[in-house]
Amino acid sequence: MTAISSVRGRRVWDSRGNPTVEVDVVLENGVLGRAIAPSGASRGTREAIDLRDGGDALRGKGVSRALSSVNGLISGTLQGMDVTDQAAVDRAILNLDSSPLKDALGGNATVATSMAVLHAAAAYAQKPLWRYVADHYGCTPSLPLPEIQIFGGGAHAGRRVDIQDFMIMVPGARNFDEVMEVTNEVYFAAGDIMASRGKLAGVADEGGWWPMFDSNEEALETLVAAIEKAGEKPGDRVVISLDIAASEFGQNGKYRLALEDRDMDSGALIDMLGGWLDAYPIASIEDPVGEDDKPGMIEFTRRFGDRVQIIGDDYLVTNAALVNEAVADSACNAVLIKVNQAGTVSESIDTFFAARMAGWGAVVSARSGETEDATISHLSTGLGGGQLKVGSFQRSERMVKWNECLRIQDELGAETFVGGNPMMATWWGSERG
Ligand code: 2PG
Ligand code: MG
Repeated sequence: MTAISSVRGRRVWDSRGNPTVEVDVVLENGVLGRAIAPSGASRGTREAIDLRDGGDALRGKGVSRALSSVNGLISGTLQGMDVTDQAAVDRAILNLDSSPLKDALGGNATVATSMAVLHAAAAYAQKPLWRYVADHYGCTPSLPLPEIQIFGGGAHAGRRVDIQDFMIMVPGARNFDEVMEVTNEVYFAAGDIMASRGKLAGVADEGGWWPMFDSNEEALETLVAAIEKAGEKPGDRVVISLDIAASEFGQNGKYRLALEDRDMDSGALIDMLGGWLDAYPIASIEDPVGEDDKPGMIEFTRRFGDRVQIIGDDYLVTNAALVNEAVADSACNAVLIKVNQAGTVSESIDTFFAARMAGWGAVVSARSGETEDATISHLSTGLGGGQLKVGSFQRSERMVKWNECLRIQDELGAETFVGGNPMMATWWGSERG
């Protein structure tokens, strides 16, 4: 056993310029593990609380209370514990805060600590983090299939369009490098088309273009045009992926598309999205209905679950119990894994395995507020068989995750790239493609 000798939190700043929590875990032999908490803008109501100070200073976003959790209770409890027993460390953190949303310690305090412990254990084992994760959890590592944003929307672009993420995936690529190349072409083609049509307002929170579209569907049409301008046949090597983030524009089965001045109930939203699935090469769709719309999610999955990946993000908040419940309900067929939604590494991994047991897809994901921390590139590779969503193809807090995968590729081998996901077979390489 190698004991944790100190746990220390400090305030650093994220990609939106907001304060966040960084934690250093130092072992007896001086080995260091470090991680930084990310922060979401479109947050599920059941995810771990991002503990902020409130008040006027720093727009209420100060993290001194979260830092007190790290430097007080958490530090005192973790000192002397075995760094290689991630489950015990995370249990000890949970024992300090029995509230379901971790509102006493703060999910930002717990996630940065938990991930820093994982880094320290890997450094102690003298393994790259992805290798340590694979060995520790008994997984076969492989490079993930990226999901990359081209336009931002919703809470990430001043709600200029209602739908949050317009993304591409390149399941037909032979390796991770090829995904990056194709993405570069599509991303800049999209920017050129938007600029020439007077639809480009800048760059949104996750590095995707900030659009000035007149309808949500205009985004889809422009994305198809960008894929074609990049020399690709939409639905062939490149497919579309959407995060509807429907909780952001609807509650209790009532939705409002502000851009189009349209009110709709759950059934009408599902019909509209079904029409998009027919008209565009969409292979994956996240949170198609609101987090509180269980009948809607069951209905959406019944109608479209055999032809498209349906990811629960706000709907499942990286919670294994909610995944198991959704499996029983036949709602969704994939889960988004955001470590800070759960609040600890162990709970996130439990959720990953709950999804895998059900034969579901799993997409490890960044948040809209990010940093230079690239832990998730290692997690998704180490757990294997997965997908990775980190935002767009611009801004270093995004590129650091893609670039880390390229470094991992050099160690692990390009042939381990996951590529086409069976859930995408309908569009990828099908008669529609
Ligand atoms: C999401 C994420 C990332 P946020 O909804 O999937 O796009 O956004 O971090 O704001 O919750
Ligand atoms: Mg989402």
